[in-house]
Amino acid sequence: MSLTEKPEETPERLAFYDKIDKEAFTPLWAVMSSIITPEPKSACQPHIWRFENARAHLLEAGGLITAKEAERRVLILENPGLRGTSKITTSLYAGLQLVMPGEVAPAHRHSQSALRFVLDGSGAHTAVNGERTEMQYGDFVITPPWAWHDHGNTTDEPMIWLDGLDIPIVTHFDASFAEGMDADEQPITRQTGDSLARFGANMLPVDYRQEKLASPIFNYSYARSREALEKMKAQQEWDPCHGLKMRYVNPVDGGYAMPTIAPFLQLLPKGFKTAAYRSTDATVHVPVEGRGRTSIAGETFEWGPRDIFVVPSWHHVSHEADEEAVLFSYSDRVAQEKLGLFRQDRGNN
Ligand code: GTQ
Repeated sequence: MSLTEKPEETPERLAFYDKIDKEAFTPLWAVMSSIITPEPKSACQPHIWRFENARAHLLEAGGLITAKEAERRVLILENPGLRGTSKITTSLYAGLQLVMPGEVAPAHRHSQSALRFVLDGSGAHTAVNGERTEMQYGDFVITPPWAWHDHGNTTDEPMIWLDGLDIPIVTHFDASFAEGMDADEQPITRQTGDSLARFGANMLPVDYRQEKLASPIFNYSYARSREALEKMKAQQEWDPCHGLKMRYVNPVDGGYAMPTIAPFLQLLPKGFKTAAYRSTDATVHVPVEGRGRTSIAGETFEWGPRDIFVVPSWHHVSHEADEEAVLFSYSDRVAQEKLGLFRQDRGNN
C-alpha cells in the first residue's frame, strides 16, 4: 500500500465496492490517495479581477437593484476553479459591495466575520455595535461575528469596498446563524472614534477583560497604517520574501485582528522582487498603491491599484514592484495556526 497509488480495481473488488456502496460504505484504499495527499492539492486557481471591470458591472447592478432590496448589493469574486460555491479560496469569500448615495444596506447580524477594504468613494459609513465609522480609501474595517451592522452612504459618490468573509469556514462547520433587525439602521449609542480611543491608543481600560475574539477596534485607517510603513521604510530592512509585511492585530491580546481571517499590509519598494515563497494559506491580495506583477506557480499577473488577485495554497509566489507598492491581503492563516496546520516554505531565505 502506498500513499500515492491506488490498488488495482479488479472485477471482484469493483463488485464488492458496488455491493457495500448500497449500504453507504466506501473502501478507504480506493480513495486514500485523493483525501490524504502528500502536499496540498487545491481546486482553487490563481486569478486576477480588474477593478475597472468590476466597478462598471457594479454600477450597472446599481441600476438594476437597490441595496435595500438586495440586502447587500455585492458581486461575488468566485474562483474559476470553484464556480458555484461563492468561494474565492477553499476557505474564504470575497465580494465587491456598492452603496449608492442616499442608500442604506439594512442592519443584520450573522455568525460569519467580515472585513471591508475600501476601494472607491470616500465618507460612507458602517455601523457596528452602536458606533459609526466613516470609511476612506484603504481603510480596513472589521465586522465581528454576531455584531449588528448596517452600511450607509450620505455622500454624493458611489462607495465600493471589498468584503472578505469566512463564509466557507462557517459553512464547513455548519455553524451559520443570521437575523435581520426591525429597523434599517441600528441605534447609535457611541460617538465616532470611541473604540479607537479606548483600544487604539496603546492603552486599554483598566480591568478590561477580553470577552470576544475579534479586535474591539473596527476601523484600522489607511492613513495610520501607511504612516507606520513610511516610517519603517526608511530603515531599509527588507524581508527577502515579503519586503515589509505587517499583520493587523487585536491590541487586547496581540493576536490577529479577527478570529478566522488574518489581514496584512505590505510595502514593496520600487524595483524590489521578492524571493519565491509558498504557504498553506491561500491569500487574497489587493494592491492599494503602485504597479507591478506577481508570479504564481510560474504564471505572471500584472496588477495596478484596486485589482484583486488570489494565490492558492502551496503555490510559489513572487511579487515584483515597478513603483513603490502597497498590498493589502487576507488569508485563513490565523485559523490554520490555531489548528496546527499552517506551514510555510521560504526557500533558502
Ligand atoms: O455587508 O453584511 O459581501 O452579510 C456578504 C454578506 C457582505 C455584509 C457580503 C454580508 C455582507
